[in-house]
Parts: sequence; C-alpha cells; structure tokens
Amino acid sequence: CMEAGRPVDSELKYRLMEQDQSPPLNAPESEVPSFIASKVSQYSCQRKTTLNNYNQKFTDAFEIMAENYEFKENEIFCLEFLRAASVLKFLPFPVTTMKDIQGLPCMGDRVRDVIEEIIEEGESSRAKEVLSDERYQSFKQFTSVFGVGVKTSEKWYRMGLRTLEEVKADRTLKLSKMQKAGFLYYEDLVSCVSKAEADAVSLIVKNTVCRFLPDALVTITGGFRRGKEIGHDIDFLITNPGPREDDELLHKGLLLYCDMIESTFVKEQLPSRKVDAMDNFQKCFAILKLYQPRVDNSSYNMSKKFHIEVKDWKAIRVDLVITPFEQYAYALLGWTGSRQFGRDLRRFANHERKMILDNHALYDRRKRIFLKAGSEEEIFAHLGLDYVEPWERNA
Ligand code: DCT
Ligand code: MG
Repeated sequence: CMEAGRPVDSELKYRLMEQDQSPPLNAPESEVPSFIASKVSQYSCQRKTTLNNYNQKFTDAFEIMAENYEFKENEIFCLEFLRAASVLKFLPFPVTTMKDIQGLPCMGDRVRDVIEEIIEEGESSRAKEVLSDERYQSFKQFTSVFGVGVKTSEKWYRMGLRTLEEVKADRTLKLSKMQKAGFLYYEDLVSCVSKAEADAVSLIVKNTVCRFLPDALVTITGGFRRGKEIGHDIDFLITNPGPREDDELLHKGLLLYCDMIESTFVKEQLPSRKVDAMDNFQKCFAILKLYQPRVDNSSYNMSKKFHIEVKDWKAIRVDLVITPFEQYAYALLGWTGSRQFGRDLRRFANHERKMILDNHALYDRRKRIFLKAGSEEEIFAHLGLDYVEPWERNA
C-alpha cells in the first residue's frame, strides 16, 4: 500500500514513484514518460491500466456511487463515476490534493466533490450514505443472486421485500430456473473464485471440449486473462478452426446448471452501435461442480467414519462462449474486458474513427466494409490505437 505523503505536484510525485519501480525493459532513462495530466485520453483504450491502483479509496467510493445510480437506472451519472474511477485507476500516483487532478478528463463537479471530501475527511459522506441506504442494501443483496438483475430487484423491492430471507420465504414469487440455481448454490457463488479454482476448472473445460473437438481453441478470458487473482466467475472462449459445426460441447454430470443461449447471429447484420450491447454468440451460463480436496481433513475423515455426507465440491460460475473462428479475435477482445475498457473501445471506434465495433466484427462506415482480424493486435491497428496488453486493460 502506498502511503499518502505531503502534497507535491503531480509530475514530481510520478518521478519519485518511478524510482521505486524497476524501469521498463530496454527503456533508456530519457524515455521514461513524465506525467502530463492534460495529455491523458478520455478513452480508457488509450490508457494502460494495470491492477496496481494507487487510488483505491477514491475508486471504491466512485464504484459505490456508480452502483447506486445503476440501481436507480440513471445511466448517465453511473457512467460518470465509472469513467472517473477508471481515470484514477490509471494514475501512477496517489491523489493527495485537488491540484493532482487538474487537467484530467472525466472529473466533473459531482466527482470532484467526492474527491475533495475524501482528501479532507478521509472518507466520502455520500458513499457512506449510499451504503446505509435501505434501497441500496436490498438491491445489493438481490443482485448478488445469479439470475437477478436490476429489473427483478426493482419488482421485489416494490412488493415490499427487503432481504433475501424475505424473498426465499415468499411463496407467491415465481423464480426463473436461473434464479432457483442461484439460490441453491448461493453461498458458493458469492464466495469469490480463486486463480487456483480457475486453473482447475480450465483443465476440466479444456479436456471436455477437446473430447468433442480435438482442434478446438479454449481460452480463459475476463478478469483472469487480465491478471486478476479472484473473480465472480470464469469466462471461456471456445472456437474451432475450420468449417463450422454444431457440436454438443457440454458434458453432463459436471454441470449443476446450464442455460444454453443459441446463437442469434445473422450474417448480414451490422455491428450493434449500442455501447453496452450483448453479443449474439452461442453461449452457456453454467454452474460447474468442482471437486476439491477438503481443507479441513480431520473433520472430513471423522464424517467419513460415521457415514455423514460431506460436500467435497464447490459450485462455480462459468461462462462458455462459442465463436466462429473468423470472429475469434473480436470475441477475445470483447470478453477480456474490462467492461469499461470495452465501452471506451466502442465509443472511440464510433466517435473517433467512424467505425462500429462489437464482439463479432469491426465495420468501417465510410468504406462500408468489414475489417477482418486474426488477432487482437490487428484490431488495435485497424482502429489506429497502440496495442494494450490484457493486463493493462483493467480500466
Ligand atoms: N462481456 C461482453 N459481453 C457480455 C458480457 C460480458 O463483452 N454480454 C465482457 C465484458 C467483460 C468480460 O466480458 C467479462 O465479464 P465479467 O465476467 O462480468 O467481468 P470480469 O472482468 O471477468 O469480472 P469478474 O472478475 O468479476 O468475473
Ligand atoms: Mg469474469
């Protein structure tokens, strides 16, 4: 954890921090970039954001504010705080004075007020208010269930329900198949997925897929591809080089829950302009049964001895996305995230390049052609952007 020192100006602070870190390979000292706030792009796809966040006390508060606006379906204010959080995650130093954010993009008045208060008081009264707000607390609980989004939460809240206990006790509610699975495996699913669990699941998925499609490419995407140590799920992209085939990819028995979404992709269709659109790939939102060695062995042996059933597995959320080979690079870019990085890529493509990007393709509106890409590097090149590595996309 970085300690907030006495106020120094941003540029000097950056240079001081640089000395603590090993210099980038092959970079002569003169090339170490000095930090110039006004040169920071408003688009996160033009910034390199690693998991090394010097401003977590600010970004945590922003994310609480953003989530509350999301629950209120106020997209504009929600995005305002998400963009600000993303800018501060990119900063190579901790903000300690208002001067530090001078010239930075996405620092509107609402955002500045929160920053100012955190600098002065150490915490944000607004974020604290949100955390203790009854509606926020209920929505937070409701949306923590797999299959429950803002719309369902809204409905339950309007019915007077406030806690998950009350939801479970309400016999009149009709839960979807997804929500039933969400409640059944609730404890496992709210506990985070570790890197070790992701690796274990990765082996299972790869083995299973390769039994049906020996040439298939299986790639872990999402947060784990960006270098995160934990996640709420594990995202996989599956593609099969060569001619298209409709194969049964899923091995029953291991799957506790599986919601297959058939591909809705229409060949002639242009990429969607909606910045937050879902894609049309065949996908499966699944819950996988991961057998695990017991951590607590003595109680396990004891239970065995007395023939008491022990749960030797954990339910884990897995997203499997199946893509045609030609669209693999676009799907990989989209599914690697972060969400904010993806939003800004699409916004940049649209506003700065007159191109439409989604998880399937890139369309040049002026030339009226689709731009083919076999790798993520080619997509960045089509957009005229410097390549950003997956672990630098934690915007
Ligand atoms: N994504 C997408 N289209 C969707 C859903 C997600 O392009 N319909 C992208 C955005 C981020 C990425 O896929 C992975 O999504 P999440 O699993 O929600 O995010 P994450 O970064 O992996 O976060 P976590 O670590 O919590 O799983
Ligand atoms: Mg994920």
